[in-house]
Amino acid sequence: MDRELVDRFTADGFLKLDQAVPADVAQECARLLWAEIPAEPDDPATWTEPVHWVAGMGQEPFAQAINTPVLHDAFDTLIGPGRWAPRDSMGSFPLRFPHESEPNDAGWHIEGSYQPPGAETYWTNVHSTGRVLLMLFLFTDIDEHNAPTRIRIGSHMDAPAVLREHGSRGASIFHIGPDIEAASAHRPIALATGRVGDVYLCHPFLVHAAQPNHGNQPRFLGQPALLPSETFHRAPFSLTVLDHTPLPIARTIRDALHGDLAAE
Ligand SMILES: O=C(O)CCC(=O)C(=O)O
Repeated sequence: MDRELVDRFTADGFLKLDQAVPADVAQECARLLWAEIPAEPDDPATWTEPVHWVAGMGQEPFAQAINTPVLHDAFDTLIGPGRWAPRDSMGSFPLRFPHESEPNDAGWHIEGSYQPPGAETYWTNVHSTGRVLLMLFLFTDIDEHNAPTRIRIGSHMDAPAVLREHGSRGASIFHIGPDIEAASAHRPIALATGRVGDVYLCHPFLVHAAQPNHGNQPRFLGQPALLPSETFHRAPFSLTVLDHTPLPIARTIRDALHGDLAAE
């Protein structure tokens, strides 16, 4: 992957890969998603909800979409060979429709990635246990009107200091949500627009939010996690293991903490 893209990822917390998925494969994925919901592509009268959520699709086009050579190359570059787990399904999918009511799931947040025993919500920690990337797969063309995901540019540098306070145990996304939202409120905003088949690769600590669809076309997005391989599951970006040449995501977490790495 070219150096300029890696530098952009390091600075902004995300990068966009144009046509990382062949358009015909992405369109086939969209067709399969339509079959999951009580709405029809050619009949706006059936678009009766602002959002339909679809979970885990394991059909062949989804396996193809998440395993293209350009994506595997990017995973190796950003996370490191052998540190991420290939996947053959892709969930979840927020499908947003033009609608007069506002969706109730459009707040700023980072993703959680694991559930400690007994916890009912998802948690995360400064090592990003259980997650190495957030990915946004565009399964329709998305312009500024039809609900592009909002991204706080550079906000991956704001979460580590908040998370470090909670050590390796981490904290529930709901517990740390207000602090992370406040810590990143000064960041400029980018919109995840693009064409069907484009993919955004996002740092696991990138602060982002959905928004209502004010366009006239449905917006289909896949937002799967990339998981660490089994060996690295607990602490894919460990701060305590001495790693003299940390790869981009580990490096940004260390830089965000200004070298103060104690987090146990
Ligand atoms: O629908 C979107 O644009 C993003 C949704 C999202 O960020 C989420 O639910 O975690």
